[in-house]
Amino acid sequence: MSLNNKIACPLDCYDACEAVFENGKIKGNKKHYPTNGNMCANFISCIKQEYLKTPIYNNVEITLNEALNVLVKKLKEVKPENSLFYKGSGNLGVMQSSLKSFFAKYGSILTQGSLCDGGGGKGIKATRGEVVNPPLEKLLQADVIIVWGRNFSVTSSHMYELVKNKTFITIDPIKTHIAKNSELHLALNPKTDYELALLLTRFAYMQDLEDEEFCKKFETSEEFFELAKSRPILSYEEATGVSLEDINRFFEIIENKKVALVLGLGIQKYYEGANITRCIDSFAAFLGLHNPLKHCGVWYLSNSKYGYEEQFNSSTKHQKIDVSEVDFSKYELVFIQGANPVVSAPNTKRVIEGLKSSFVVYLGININDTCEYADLIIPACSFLQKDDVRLSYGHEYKAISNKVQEPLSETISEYNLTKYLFDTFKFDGLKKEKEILDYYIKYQPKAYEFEKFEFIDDIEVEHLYEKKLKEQYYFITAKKKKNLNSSFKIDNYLYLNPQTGYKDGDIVTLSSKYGNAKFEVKTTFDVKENCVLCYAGNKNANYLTPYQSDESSHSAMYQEVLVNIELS
Ligand SMILES: Nc1nc2c(c(=O)[nH]1)N[C@H]1C(S)=C(S)[C@@H](COP(=O)(O)OP(=O)(O)OC[C@H]3O[C@@H](n4cnc5c(=O)[nH]c(N)nc54)[C@H](O)[C@@H]3O)O[C@H]1N2
Ligand SMILES: Nc1nc2c(c(=O)[nH]1)N[C@H]1C(S)=C(S)[C@@H](COP(=O)(O)OP(=O)(O)OC[C@H]3O[C@@H](n4cnc5c(=O)[nH]c(N)nc54)[C@H](O)[C@@H]3O)O[C@H]1N2
Ligand code: SF4
Ligand SMILES: [Mo]
Repeated sequence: MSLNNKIACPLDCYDACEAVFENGKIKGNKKHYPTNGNMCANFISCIKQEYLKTPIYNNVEITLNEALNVLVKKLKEVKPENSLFYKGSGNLGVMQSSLKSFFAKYGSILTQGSLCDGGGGKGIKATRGEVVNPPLEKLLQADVIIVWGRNFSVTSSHMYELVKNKTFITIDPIKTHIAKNSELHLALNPKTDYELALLLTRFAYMQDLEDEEFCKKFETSEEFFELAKSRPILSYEEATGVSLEDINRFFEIIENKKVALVLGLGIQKYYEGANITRCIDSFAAFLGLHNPLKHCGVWYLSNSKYGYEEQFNSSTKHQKIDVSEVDFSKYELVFIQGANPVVSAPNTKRVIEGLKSSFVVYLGININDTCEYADLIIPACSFLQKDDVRLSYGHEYKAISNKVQEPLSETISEYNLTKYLFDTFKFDGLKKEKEILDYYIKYQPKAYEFEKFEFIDDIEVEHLYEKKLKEQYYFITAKKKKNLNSSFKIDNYLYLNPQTGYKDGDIVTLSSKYGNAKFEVKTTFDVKENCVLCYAGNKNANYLTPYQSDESSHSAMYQEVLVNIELS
């Protein structure tokens, strides 16, 4: 066991906090800058949750050795191309990627794209080459932070804590905590963000706020400005639901101020998510937000592995399948690691039917909803029982996680399972655990400075507001404070504005063209009248969502859907 007592929060979250383990107690590490000694409710729930101790096969407890034998036998029986490897983001340590290298070599079908940030990432890559955030100190230098489609104080509470006294502008259909604490809240209609970005660009031009130096350097801004001019201002106002008065207020607030723009998933949960994001990034560039001499940059979910060399070889000869479109029924063997597709993947009904008709192996730390359909459950040991490194998609600080407890006898770490399978199948090419960990601990990638910026010059978006019938609602699904995706304190309510006429406690059926489900209503003025809100982890939310991929990033688009409500 390690003498070093640092551990990292393994959860899928921007902050990547570090803690220290002392005399059986865990405290936030004061020396880890973004953590600053604080721990959140989700990390505490993660420590306290009930961990799996024994493998289960056909609902009967067995030993780890027996479980590994069942797995190996099955892997030898099936044709590799009839098997699927499906990895979620339950633990974001770098060592979690080891198993994929085995399944790639074995010949399983792998997934591509994302259930999370794929569209936005693709859009930012198209404008600036890489999805990398500026250094955290730049955010601290900002006078005004524009929070656009991100629930900043909830989903990255430690980053928020560092800047909470600044002036905020929030752009979000929901009146989030940060919206309530903002100087200005633009409660736009869902999926009208690119139109808002174009409207803001026109106003920026009229007020002479264009960063001419930046735009000249990259030469492509003129077509972007032409795009912004292509529609009458009033039609933008109507589409977005944002008044011109509020647009003027926006520019009053940022005038002569250093501005940072913090983007989140909300802007890109749609078919054209990549281009919508690219449009917002182009507006930011027009205003000079990317120019470090004037402003403080644009943040998103960055590529946390930018600058590092991949330590596991997961190249495959097979065509990958979009994670948003996976049809589990197509495979004889499905191996699921650190994911809960029954709740988190699009279209729950299709997921469950698919899982029922294949042999499912689940590797995880506890019993989740997906385990009900698993034939074999293998317990992974807890994050306290394995060495790892957490890189952050929010900022540039990494967190180290040392093994501070011995693993339970019938559990196994992801790396040790990978090694066991490499050895059993006589594969070579897996690096030693220590070598990989040392690499991630010691290597410091250079900060990213982009050399190109390509403004978007054309965009076509199918507007949800054009398809929406009067009696239909936009479907919003976002994160909540005390649960982390499908783990911990789950909230299964459907949130509606009281002006809809529905009351607390009403039981309603929500239906979309993909499916339907029942919900209990809770009313709140925080939700716009034309929207409904279900939090991530809501067990019924994904009965409504599309299992198709977005336009260009092979990724899910949870909000590309309209719903009807009926009182049950
Ligand atoms: N407490 C907690 N923290 C988390 C997580 C968690 O489950 N719980 N999950 C983690 C994960 S996996 C991720 S990916 C991140 C994501 O964190 P965020 O990037 O903050 O993403 P979301 O909470 O999904 O959505 C952000 C906001 O977008 C708004 N939104 C929805 N539709 C639109 C729209 O059309 N336009 C605009 N402008 N806004 C819109 C929503 O109302 C919401 O407030 O958070 C991480 N952190
Ligand atoms: N309706 C709706 N659906 C969504 C979203 C939404 O906002 N709304 N958000 C989407 C987003 S952003 C994301 S990232 C995805 C997340 O979707 P998934 O990646 O499926 O994440 P979870 O549902 O949290 O399931 C993760 C599982 O990993 C397990 N786990 C935790 N630690 C470990 C470990 O050390 N080893 C192993 N092997 N397993 C571990 C946990 O017990 C948990 O059951 O969901 C997406 N789905
Ligand atoms: S804020 Fe995020 S990274 Fe930090 S302890 Fe909480 S869940 Fe973990
Ligand atoms: Mo995510």
